[in-house]
Amino acid sequence: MRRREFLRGGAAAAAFGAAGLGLGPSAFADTKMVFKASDVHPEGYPTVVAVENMGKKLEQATGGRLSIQMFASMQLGGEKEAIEQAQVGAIQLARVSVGPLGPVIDDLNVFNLPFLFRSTAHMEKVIDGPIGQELLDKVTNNPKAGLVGLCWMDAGARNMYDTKKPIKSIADLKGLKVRVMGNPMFVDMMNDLGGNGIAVGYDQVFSALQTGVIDGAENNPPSFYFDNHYQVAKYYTLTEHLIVPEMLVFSKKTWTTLSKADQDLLVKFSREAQLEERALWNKKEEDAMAKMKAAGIQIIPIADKKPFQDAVKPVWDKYGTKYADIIKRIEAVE
Ligand code: GTR
Repeated sequence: MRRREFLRGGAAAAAFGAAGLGLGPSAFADTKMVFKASDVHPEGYPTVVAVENMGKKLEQATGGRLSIQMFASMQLGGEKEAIEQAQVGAIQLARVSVGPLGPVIDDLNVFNLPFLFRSTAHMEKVIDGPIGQELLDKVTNNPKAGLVGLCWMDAGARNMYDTKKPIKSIADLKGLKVRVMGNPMFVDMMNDLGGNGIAVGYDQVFSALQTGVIDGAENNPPSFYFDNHYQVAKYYTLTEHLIVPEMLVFSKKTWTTLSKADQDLLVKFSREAQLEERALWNKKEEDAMAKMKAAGIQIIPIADKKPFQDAVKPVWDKYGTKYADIIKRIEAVE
């Protein structure tokens, strides 16, 4: 289904007719509901599979009363659109990066500081522990966001890639037009690294690379490979400058119409999805690296990341000071 038809069709309005009448949860506790889910990635991608499997569990647990319909591969647009659609209740589930969620819920921007985590293992420890839960709660309790933070998902570390030349040191970034996610922190980050940061929706990246509107972008190996960017960008440099986790959020508009028992089911199965996605992720990352090598992508290691870390200090000065306390706690996680 095309995006416009989907929105015009008012599918969600039909599924949740009772909500519009102002009836409480009990009035339609038996109503069949199909939760619409959006993901920018294709079928088979870890985040997509984990949410689809969550839907199967929901269906089973409720005798088919609750289910999830997945719209993968950006059928409903990029992540900004997914967030907005969840906010208004046109969809129920949006699996998005914390990158574009930061401008909606500022507390999350701490995770968008470059080189915050020591490793992906460090990030996983943090999202699995009390800090992870606190930030999910910050989403849910944010009065303006209109979202419920259900669970985290892994997305590994992000690396630079481009169509022009191998980036072997920070000097090679000079003058390159590099796409970043829609968040001013990343534009600043890229500019501080010497490139020209351009915020572009994920749905535009492939064609922007192809047409030369941008020279490069930055992402983890599965996104680079399975979203086909490798077909146009042949150089992939292991900068690991961002380790940004992702979140599965639910529309608060719909959430408040659900019974407590249904909400609890969603929470339970989403936590299981968090762990399932991680196992799938680890395999997918290995698979992507192997496929990139086989496709002849030049993979460039960076032995000394210090010049990159030093260069992004202005991002920390500009955005990081208000997170001083939580940063200390994150750093203390072993
Ligand atoms: C991917 C991530 C997506 C999206 C994309 C991007 O790694 O899984 O959610 O944020 O990056 O760069 O926009």
